Amino acid sequence: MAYREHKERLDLLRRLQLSPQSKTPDTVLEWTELHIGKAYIDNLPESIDRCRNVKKIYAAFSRLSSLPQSISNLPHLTVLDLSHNTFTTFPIALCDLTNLEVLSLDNNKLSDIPVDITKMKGLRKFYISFNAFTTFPIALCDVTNLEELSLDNNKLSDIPVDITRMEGLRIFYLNENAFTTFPIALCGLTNLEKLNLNNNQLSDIPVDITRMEGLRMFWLYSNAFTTFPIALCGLTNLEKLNLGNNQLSDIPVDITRMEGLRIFYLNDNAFTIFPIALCGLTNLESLYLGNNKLSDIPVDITRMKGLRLFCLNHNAFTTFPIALCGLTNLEVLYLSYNQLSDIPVDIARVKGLTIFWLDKNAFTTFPIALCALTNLEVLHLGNTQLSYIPVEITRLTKLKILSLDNNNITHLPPQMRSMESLTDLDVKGNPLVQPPKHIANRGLDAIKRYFEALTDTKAIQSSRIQVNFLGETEAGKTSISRTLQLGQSTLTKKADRTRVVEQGTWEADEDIAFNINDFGGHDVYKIGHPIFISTRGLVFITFNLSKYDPEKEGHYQLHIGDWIDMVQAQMPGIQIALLGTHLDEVKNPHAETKCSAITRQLEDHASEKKKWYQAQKETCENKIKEIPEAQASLRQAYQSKAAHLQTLFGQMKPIYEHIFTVSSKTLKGVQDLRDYLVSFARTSAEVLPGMWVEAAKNICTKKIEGPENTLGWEVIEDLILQNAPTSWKEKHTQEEKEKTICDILSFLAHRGDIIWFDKSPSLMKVVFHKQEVIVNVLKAVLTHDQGEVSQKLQKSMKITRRKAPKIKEDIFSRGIVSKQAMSCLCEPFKLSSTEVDVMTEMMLKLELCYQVQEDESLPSNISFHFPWLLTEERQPELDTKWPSKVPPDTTQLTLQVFFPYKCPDGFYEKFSVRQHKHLGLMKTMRMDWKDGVYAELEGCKMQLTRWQNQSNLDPVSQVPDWVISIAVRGSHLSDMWRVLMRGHRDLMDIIKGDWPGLSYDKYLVCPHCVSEDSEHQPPSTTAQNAEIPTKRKRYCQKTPTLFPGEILDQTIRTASKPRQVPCVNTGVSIPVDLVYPPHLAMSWQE
Ligand SMILES: Nc1nc2c(ncn2[C@@H]2O[C@H](COP(=O)(O)OP(=O)(O)OP(=O)(O)O)[C@@H](O)[C@H]2O)c(=O)[nH]1
Ligand SMILES: [Mg+2]
Repeated sequence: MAYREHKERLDLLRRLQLSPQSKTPDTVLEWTELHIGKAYIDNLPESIDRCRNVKKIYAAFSRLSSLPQSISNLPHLTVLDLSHNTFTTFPIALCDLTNLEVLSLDNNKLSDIPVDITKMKGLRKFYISFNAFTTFPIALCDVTNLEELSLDNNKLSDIPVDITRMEGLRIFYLNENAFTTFPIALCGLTNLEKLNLNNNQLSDIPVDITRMEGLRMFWLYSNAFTTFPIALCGLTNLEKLNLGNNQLSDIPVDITRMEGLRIFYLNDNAFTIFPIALCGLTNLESLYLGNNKLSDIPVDITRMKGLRLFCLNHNAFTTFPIALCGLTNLEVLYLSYNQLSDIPVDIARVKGLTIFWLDKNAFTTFPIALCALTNLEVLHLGNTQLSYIPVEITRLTKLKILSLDNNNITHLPPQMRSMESLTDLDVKGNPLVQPPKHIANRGLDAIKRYFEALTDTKAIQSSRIQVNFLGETEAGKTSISRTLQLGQSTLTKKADRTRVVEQGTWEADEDIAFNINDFGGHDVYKIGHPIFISTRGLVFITFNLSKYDPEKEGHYQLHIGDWIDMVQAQMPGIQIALLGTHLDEVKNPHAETKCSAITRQLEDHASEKKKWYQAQKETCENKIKEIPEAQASLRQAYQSKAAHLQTLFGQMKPIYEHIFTVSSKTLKGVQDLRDYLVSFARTSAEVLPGMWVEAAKNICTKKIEGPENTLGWEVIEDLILQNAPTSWKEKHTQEEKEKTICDILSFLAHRGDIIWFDKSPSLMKVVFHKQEVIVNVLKAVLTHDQGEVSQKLQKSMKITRRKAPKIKEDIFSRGIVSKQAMSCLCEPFKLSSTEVDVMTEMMLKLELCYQVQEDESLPSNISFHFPWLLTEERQPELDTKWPSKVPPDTTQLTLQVFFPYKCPDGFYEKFSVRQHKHLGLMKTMRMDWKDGVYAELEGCKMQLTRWQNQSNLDPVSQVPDWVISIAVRGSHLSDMWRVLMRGHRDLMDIIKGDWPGLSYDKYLVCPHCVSEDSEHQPPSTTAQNAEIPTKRKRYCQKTPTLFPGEILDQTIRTASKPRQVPCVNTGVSIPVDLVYPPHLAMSWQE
C-alpha cells in the first residue's frame, strides 16, 4: 500500500479523535493491517481502538514513548511492531492485549519489564534487542508460553535460575551482550532448540550443558575460546555449531561423539595444522575452515564420507592438498585466497563437484585438470594471472557461471560459443583483443554472436583509432591533420578557418587506420565532446609552438591548461598528448627550451591538481578525527567523500610524457608523430570478423563520399550485410541479423566511427555518420548571435516577416524555439523533415532542451526550451514569491555544490533541463532566467541558481568558485527533503554520467544560519541586506555553518543519534532533522 494511503489513515484516525461521539466509518472497520511506520509521531491517536478489526499494527521508526490506554481495546491484535521508537518504560497498556502473539520493541530504551506482562498469555514472540537491559527482566520467567525471545545487543552478564520456568522457549538470542562466563541457568532450558551467544566473552562451557538435550543450533561465534570447550562433545543431538572467530588451534578426539553434527563453523581461528580429530565426524556435511593458516590436509580426510561442502578460503596452501581428491562426494569447494598455481589430474575423482571457488590464487596457466570436472556448474577463476583459456574448457558442458575477471586474458577460444549451459561469463578487467572489450561488455550473447561471425568470416587483426585535434584557433590543427592524411606538406590558407569539424581518414597500414577529427573552436564542442570523442581515441592538444611564450602570463592556461581540464573532466581515462606546430618557425635551440618549460608547466598543473585533491582529502580526514563517536553517520559521510576524491584522482590518465613538435611545412617531426600513432594503434588492435571490418569500411566511405546527412536503417542494413557471406545470411533470422547489426553499430560508435544512440528506440534507427551534420545543427540552434538568427528567419520561406521578430524574441529572451523555428534554423543544411525531427529528438535526449506543448488544444504547437539560450535576468516580481529573507514560519533547506575555477559549460543548463521531468509532469509553475529557475512543487518552493562565490576567493589565484545551489522553502520538512534530495540526485547523476572527472565540493547550508541571515544568497538577491538590524548583523559577519553534502549520499542508519547538532559558526544547537533527511535523522538514538 502506498505511503500516502497510510498517511491518510492516520489523518482519518486523528479526525475521529477530535469527535469522539462520531460513528466509526465502515472503511475503518475493514482495516486489518495498519502501517504507520516512519510517521515521526509522538503518540498514536487515542482513537486507535476505532479500528476494531485490526490484526497487525506496524509503527516502527517514529518517536513514540507511550501508548494510549485505548490500544488495549483491540481484541484481534496479534502482531505489534513498535521497534525503533523512544520507549523508556514498557507501555503497560499492552499487558491487557491477551491475544497478542508477536511484539517487537527492538531499538528502544527499555531497561525493565513489569510483572503484569504475565497477563499476556498469548505472547509467542517477543523482541527486545537493542535496548538498555543490564539485568535479565525477571518478570519474563513467568511468560511460560513464550517461544522466541530476542535480547541481543543489551548489556546482560547473567541469567537467573528462574528462567527454567520458561518451558516453552525454543529460540533465544543473547548475542552481543556482556557475558564473560556461561550463564549456567540456561542449562535448565531443556527444550531450547536454538541458542545464540555470538559476540560475548565466553572462554568455557560447563558440563551441565549436556542437559540441553533439545539443542539443535548453537552459535558461539566471536567469543574468547582458546581451547575447544570439551563439554560440547556431550551435545550429541546438536546439528549446527558455530565456533568461528575464536582462537582455537586444536580439536579433541571426543568430538566424534557429536554424531548429530552436520554443519560446523571453525573459520577465523588459529589452526595451522588440520585438526585430525575432525576426520571422525563422518556425518558432517559442511565444514568451514576459512581464514586459518592451513597448508595441508591429511589423507584421513577421506573418512568424512558425508562431506558435501568444504570451505578453505584464506589459508596458506601453495600446492593443492591432494587428499581432497579422495572426497568423492564433495559438491562445493572453496579455495579462494590461497597461493595455488596448479590443480592435479586426480581432481577428476571428485566427480560430483558442482561449485568450485579458485579465485585470488596464483595460476599463471589455466589448470587444465579442471576440464575433467564435467559436472561443474560454477567456476570462479577471477583475480589469478591467467593469460590463456584453452579450448578444452568447452568440455565443461554443464557450466553455468564462469568468472575470469581481472586476469591477463587476451583471447577467448571461439568454440566457447557452443557452451550452451553458460549464462554468466565475467571477463571484466582483462586486456581482451578477441573478443574486443567493448563487445565483451555487451554480454555473453554478444560474445557468442561475435564468435559466430568470426567462424563464418575471416578473422582480421585490426585497429582503427580516432585521433582528435583540439586547441585554440589557428593552432595548426587542419594543416597537420591534412598533412598526415596526404603524406605531404599541406598548409591551409589564412582564410581557411575550420568552422565546424573536418573529418578524414588515414590508412597507415592494411590493418591500421585512423579517423581524424579536426575541430574548429566553438562552445558547442564543449558540451558535445563526449558525443564526438571516443574514450578509446587519442586527443592532441594542439598549439602554435613558435608563438607560445612560456613566460607570458596566461599563455599556458589558454593554449594548454584549460583544454586539459576540460577533456579530463569529461573523459578522465582518455590519452592526451601535446602537439606543438609551426616547428619551422621556431629557432633551434628554442624548441627544446620551450618544450622543457612546457613540461615544467604541465608538472606544476598536475601537482596543483594533486594538491587540490590532497587538501580536500586532508580536510575530510581532520573532520573525521574531530567528529564525536556518536555521530557515526556524519563520519561516514566524510569517509565516503575522501574515498570519492581518491577514485577521482586515481582514474585520471597522465598526459603523454613526450611533447610532439611538428612542422606541416617542412614535415619535420611528422614521422615521429606517425610512429607514435602507429604504435598506439598496434597496442589496441582487436580481432574482428572480416564481415565487421568490411561493414566499418563501407560506413566510413559514406562519410566522405555519400551525399546523405544521416543513414537510415535500410541503408545501414545494406552497408553492413553487403559483405556477409550468403551462408551466414541464410542461417539467420531477421531478428538475429538485427542484433548483429546492433553489435556492429555499437562497436563502431564506441570506437568513434559513428554517432549512434542505441538506448532510444526511435533514434537507434538512424546513424549519424557525419559529425559535421550534428555540429552544424547544434551550432545553428545554440548560437548567441542574434544577427545570424534574424537573417535566417528572414530568409526562410516558412515565416512571415511580421512573425520573425516575435520568434527571435522568444529565442533570445525566453530560450524558446518553436517547432517551426527549429526547422527554419535547420534549413541551410538541407535536412529532410524526418532528419530535423531526429535532430530535435537527439537534442532532447542530450538534455539540451525540454519539450513543452504550449497549448493543450493544439497538439502540434510544440516548442523546445533551451536554458542555454536564456539571456534574461531574474524577474523582479519573483521577489514577492521568493524574498531574499526567509519569511517567518518558513524553513529553507539549501544544497550548494562548489566547482573550483570553472563551472563546466552546459552543466547548469543540463541540470535545469532535467528538472522538467519533475516540474513538467505536475504542471507546476516554473520561471526561468539566465542563471536560475524558480518553481513551486509539492507544497514547496524551489530556487535553483548558478553564481560565482565572490566572498570566497582562492587565496592564490583570486579566482572565485562557481556554485550551483538548490534551495527549498516550505513548512513541511519531509516534503522539502524529498524535493531537495531529488535535486541532489539529479546533480550527482549528471556529474557521474557526463563529467566523471570533475572536481566539486558540496555542502548543506545550516537552515538556522539561513534564516538568521541571507548573506550567502546569490549576489543578485542580497542587495536589500544593507539594512540589517544590529542583532542580526552579528551573524552576517560569519559565514553560515556548512554541513557535508555527503550526508545525502548516506542510506544506512546509525545506532546513535543526538536530537540536536551543533551549528558551529553561531554556537547554537539545531534540531537534527534540519540537517539530516528523515530516513537518516529519525533512526538516531540519544
Ligand atoms: N609555417 C607554418 N605554418 C603553419 C604550420 N601549420 C599551420 N600553419 C599556418 O598557420 C595557420 C593556421 O593553420 P590551420 O591549420 O588552419 O589552423 P587551425 O588550428 O586549423 O585553425 P582553426 O581552423 O581556425 O581552428 C595557417 O595559415 C597555416 O598555413 C606549420 O607547421 N608551419
Ligand atoms: Mg582548422
